[in-house]
Amino acid sequence: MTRLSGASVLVAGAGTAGRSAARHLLDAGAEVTIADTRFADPIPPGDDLVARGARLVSMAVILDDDAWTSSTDLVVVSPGFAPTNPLVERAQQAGLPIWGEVELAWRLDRSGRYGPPRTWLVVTGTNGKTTTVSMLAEIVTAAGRSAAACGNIGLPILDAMGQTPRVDVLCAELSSFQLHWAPSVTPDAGVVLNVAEDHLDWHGSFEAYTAAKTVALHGTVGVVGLDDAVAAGLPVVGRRIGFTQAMPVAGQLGVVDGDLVDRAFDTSDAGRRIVEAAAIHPPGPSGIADALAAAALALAVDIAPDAVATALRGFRPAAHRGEIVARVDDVAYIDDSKATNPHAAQAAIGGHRRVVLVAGGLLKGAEVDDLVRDTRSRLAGVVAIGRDRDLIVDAIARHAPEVPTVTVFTGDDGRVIVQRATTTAVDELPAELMDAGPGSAGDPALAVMDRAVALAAHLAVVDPDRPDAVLLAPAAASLDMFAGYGQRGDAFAAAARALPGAAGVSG
Ligand code: UMA
Repeated sequence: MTRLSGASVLVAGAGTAGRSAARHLLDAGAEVTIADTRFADPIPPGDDLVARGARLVSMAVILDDDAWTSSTDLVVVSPGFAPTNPLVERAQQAGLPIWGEVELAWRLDRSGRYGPPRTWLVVTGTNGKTTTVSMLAEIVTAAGRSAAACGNIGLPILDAMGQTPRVDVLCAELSSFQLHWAPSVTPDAGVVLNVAEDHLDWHGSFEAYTAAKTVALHGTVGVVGLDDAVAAGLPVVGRRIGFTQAMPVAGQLGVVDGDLVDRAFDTSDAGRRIVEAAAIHPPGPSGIADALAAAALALAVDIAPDAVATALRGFRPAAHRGEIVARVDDVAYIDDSKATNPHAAQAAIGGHRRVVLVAGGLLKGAEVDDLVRDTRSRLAGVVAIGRDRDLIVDAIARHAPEVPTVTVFTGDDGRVIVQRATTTAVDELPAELMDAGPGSAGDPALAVMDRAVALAAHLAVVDPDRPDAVLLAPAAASLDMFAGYGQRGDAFAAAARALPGAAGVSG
């Protein structure tokens, strides 16, 4: 089924992706019904999609009666809809085609409806996607071509395709959810940065999660992160390029004597030096990996190496992704609130010689044993907050009992409580940091963060091996205490900037 004009399409989910899909389907002349569990019957009037002719129905109505399956030609699902979703299962039983919004974007782009097909550069991986895709869009722009960072980063691809002036290069961050529902996509170049356990509840297994990510490698050039055992072993359909933090061999990008070097697209023996590693932000291995991946994708579509160098030198990470928010003496206070799973937190810690870590929140079933075991030599202290703080403490007790660790939380009366979780060095913490007491502005989450940062600052000062950073890399989601990772990062930044002797840092 390719003809959308006059087709009856059920859009599952009325979030960012579903609403974007519905708008473009209406533009293409389809009859659109949108179903969402959030809709209650009767649907309140006034929705702009209704004004444009779409029908909104509650999920309960759809699930109550299968009659819709015989009058529907296509189901377009939002990324949040897992294969086990009852609506998806019904559509499958009825033999209906099921496309994600990215599959729809791909097909519309190839159909010529939005002019000549665009260049698709796809970035996926468990961590680093947003930074890589942001670097990539800046590189393409520096080369004088029109680019948009889109997809999971927040701007739906369809909306990027609809922009005026025209966007020629789609720098698409795609999640495993989006790739699962977009099996036809064959990008001009795609990368799988790394693969660690995440979203297993959605996919059902690590194998299914990994398989979804390989769609990024189905195009002309497939780039894989060689320093990640799973990504390195993935099958590539077209030309295979690898990137590594080590010395590259032919067919790879890597690092030689402090420079990022291309031995994939430049075939000379020494390869081509692109840019000095010290100029890359965020500093450290994860930033360098993201820069190598972005460079590989850009070079794959003939972007000039000079543009790669210029853009990477000027790039600064977005808020909450390894941003230095304050400094006290030699210690940087770094907001990596976006590190919402253990793998991301591990990558963040790996970028530093020694840190005091502020972590915790909702672990979503993830284990932190590997994180603690693999980073213990870098940990000068841990301050654990949030609902699952004790799971972090337990892992430290098992694998790194020498690391000074405290927990911070609020009691039933709203007062801030600090508990020693290990005996080491924590015994010397001053009374004013250990005593129960109210925090800032009566907001318990802010009070906890203020105290957590104050404790981390103290642990940083007393550690004999002077850490270079106090790092918020929670390894967990934020919704137990905050409205989102952004608000959590802002709370950390505000607390850090309020420390005695702090110098604020921006950009
Ligand atoms: N809904 C249902 N039933 C379901 C699931 C969802 O009715 O079983 C409804 C919800 O009530 C809600 C809507 O569907 O109204 C939400 O749809 P959605 O969860 O697919 O989210 P969108 O708002 O459409 O945003 C999606 C991505 N969300 C997810 O993948 C969960 C956004 O990524 C993305 O920016 C956006 O499309 C544009 O492409 C967010 C995300 O959290 C940032 N991504 C995950 C991550 O980064 O880890 C993968």
